[in-house]
Amino acid sequence: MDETGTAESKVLNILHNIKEKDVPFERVLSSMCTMPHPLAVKAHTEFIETNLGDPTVFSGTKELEGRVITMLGSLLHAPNAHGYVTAGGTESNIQALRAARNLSGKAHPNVVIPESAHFSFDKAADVLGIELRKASLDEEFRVDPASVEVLTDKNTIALVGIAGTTGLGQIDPIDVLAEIALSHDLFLHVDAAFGGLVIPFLDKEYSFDFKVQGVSSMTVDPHKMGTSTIPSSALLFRDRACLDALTTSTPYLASRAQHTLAGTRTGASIAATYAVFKYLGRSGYKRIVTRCMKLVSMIEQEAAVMGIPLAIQPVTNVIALRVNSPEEVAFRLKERNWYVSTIFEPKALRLVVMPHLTEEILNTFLDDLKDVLGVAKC
Ligand code: 0PR
Repeated sequence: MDETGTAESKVLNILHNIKEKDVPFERVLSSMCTMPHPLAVKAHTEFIETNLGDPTVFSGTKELEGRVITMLGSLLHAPNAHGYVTAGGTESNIQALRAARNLSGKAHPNVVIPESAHFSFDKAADVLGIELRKASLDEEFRVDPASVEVLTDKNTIALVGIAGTTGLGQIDPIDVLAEIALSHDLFLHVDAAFGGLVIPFLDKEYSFDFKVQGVSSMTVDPHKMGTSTIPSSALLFRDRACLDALTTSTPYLASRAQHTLAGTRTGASIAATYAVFKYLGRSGYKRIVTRCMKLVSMIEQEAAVMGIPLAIQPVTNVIALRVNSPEEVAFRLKERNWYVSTIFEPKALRLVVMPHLTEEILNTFLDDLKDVLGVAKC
């Protein structure tokens, strides 16, 4: 820090110049986040000083958090869900497994997750002292229930299913996992960080949420397809006892207990999430998801014309193109200022079609992709 301050205009200028180094979203096809909705930004700014580490002081903001949880709960078929807004899918997944561990009382707990699970579960296992067992996938890259069953034993405390996998946007057979969970009296967590605000708005129906008896908890992230501001994820439990299993007493605060992992935590993104949910409603999200899925179809058609096979038929707004050397293709696209990601199993170029993308952007991208792949333009 300098000894004396700097003029506001100069500070803003520095910030502006530094931000130029970030990639604008128009060039990003690798992100599960997007430009926040303008109303979310307004609401975020309005609540910028709020701290839900002290809900007695910020009781209005606390009420908003309750409304967000109820809105998400009713969307996901548990209108009486218990939970709170976390800093992200990672925190939600850690806390879900922490609740399962605390409730189990087992000394050497293990959790069975799909091989396709996000790396936040590796962090959760490390933090919580839980053994992770990774179940194999079927040919459509959904978890194979037979593999889950084999890995389950007397020390298993929870199963995890993914609704909208990070790599392919695939949806695990949550209803089958729920049957296994119920038959062994196990906790079942559904990581719908990405899919939670996509799947309810698809034309095809999936059994993936609390409608399925046996689902104990869910992660769903408004800062991904919810177009809210970061940090905004929600952890939802069917039963109050799960939230209670996370309680820490806070003797010197006016509110005597916390179930959150964070202490000080912003209410700004909660206000943003409430605002965008209220403003868009289910029909607004249906429009967003339908538009993204149309763009996915457009890429799919172009891929067919180019003769590029897909890893799977897209289920959500993620599309993976099987090219020979994805890393090389991604590198050459980056030279043209396009940001895509690659996956290893299956080997593919992964495109996440988020709301910031348009037909025009994607057409330009596809032209560059054709060039990079040496495919003749038609
Ligand atoms: N669960 C699933 C299924 C996820 O896809 C992710 C993140 C998480 C949990 C963890 O969520 P947080 O990152 O909110 O803690 N998925 C994205 C990914 O790894 C995160 C991301 C978003 C990465 C935007 C890059 C980016 O530009 O791809």
